[in-house]
Amino acid sequence: MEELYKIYIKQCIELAKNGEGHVSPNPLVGAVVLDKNGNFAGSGWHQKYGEPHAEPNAIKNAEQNGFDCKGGTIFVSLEPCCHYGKTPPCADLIISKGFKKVIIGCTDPNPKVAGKGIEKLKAAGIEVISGVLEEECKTLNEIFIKNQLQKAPFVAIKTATTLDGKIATKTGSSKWITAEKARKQVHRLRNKFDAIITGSGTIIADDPSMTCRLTMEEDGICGRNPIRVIVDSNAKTDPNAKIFADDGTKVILAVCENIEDEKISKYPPNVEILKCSIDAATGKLDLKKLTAFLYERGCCSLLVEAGGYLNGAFLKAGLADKVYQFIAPKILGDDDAMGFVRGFDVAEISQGKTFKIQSVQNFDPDILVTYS
Ligand code: AOF
Ligand code: ZN
Repeated sequence: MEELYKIYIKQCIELAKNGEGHVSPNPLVGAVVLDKNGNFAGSGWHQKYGEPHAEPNAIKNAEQNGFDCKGGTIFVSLEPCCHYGKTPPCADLIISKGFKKVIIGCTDPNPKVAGKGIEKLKAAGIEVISGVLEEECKTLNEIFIKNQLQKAPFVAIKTATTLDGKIATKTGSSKWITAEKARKQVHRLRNKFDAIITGSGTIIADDPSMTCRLTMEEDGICGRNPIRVIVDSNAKTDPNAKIFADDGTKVILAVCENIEDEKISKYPPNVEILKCSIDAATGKLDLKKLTAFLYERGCCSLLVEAGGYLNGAFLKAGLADKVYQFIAPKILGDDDAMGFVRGFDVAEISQGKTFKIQSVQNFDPDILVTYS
């Protein structure tokens, strides 16, 4: 029986991922309905922020398929809500439909729910089993969980390195380290995150557009561009850089607060200039304040796609929750080639930042190692 629960919760996780790029600041949630005889009746996911949750969508789908939910089971990757937000409580709907059993992946960290959804279902006489594939369900919503518990954005560093950890040669040549499949996956990541953070050095070296170029025809999903943020203390970035192209997505240039006005007047009107304070400890732009500001502006998740120094600064500030490292089977083996983390000077192995390997995926001929 337990194996069967895992199969359906796994299905809920996969359904939930269809909401990537559309549900922030809400969690990704999927649900599957079985009728009273254990037949698959329907499924659904939370598709868009402000719209119905996974459970009503799955129940509607089951009913459209001609099934009755009475006496049935509903699987859901996150605890059903019990509060009125933009939509009514899912727990009430589950009770009113006469479900006998609810199988849950993990509890909802939102203090308005946090176990109260489960209590409500149990109080109505429904059998509730929680914690099926709990770790996978928590990973699915690592962004939402960090946001709810710490009121801060989830920050991930993405990098593409050679197998000796380099992102460019000593001359700055970096195109291309990884191949087509890995680079496509970067676009999928961009679709998942609310904002991308990069540095002026990366813009000057590579002139990237940092957009999400996925199409329905080729990739099965229509990508959307995240907000782009450039950390550029002294406003060195060329105003004609591709990243400033006005494609309707916000571009923020984060500069130091003492910047002279003439240095920032050269940027096009679609670029928002954000004056940031300087961190007394590092003498550099205060990344903690920048990320806190972006969170207030609705950026729940930030993907850092930058060079070694900015990556190092995020790590040093203790801001990186995760690292996506695409590794190409190439060696540069050059003392002056640039590493993906710089300025994170430690003398002892014990002082190094340690991560846990979360997954290793193949994007032939490269791999993606995810650390958290
Ligand atoms: C569920 N199923 O599919 C989701 C849930 O403003 P609302 O009504 O959309 O509520 C948002 C909150 O509901 C969100 O913070 C989280 O606690 C929960 N999300 N709950 O039962 C779902 N997306
Ligand atoms: Zn709900």
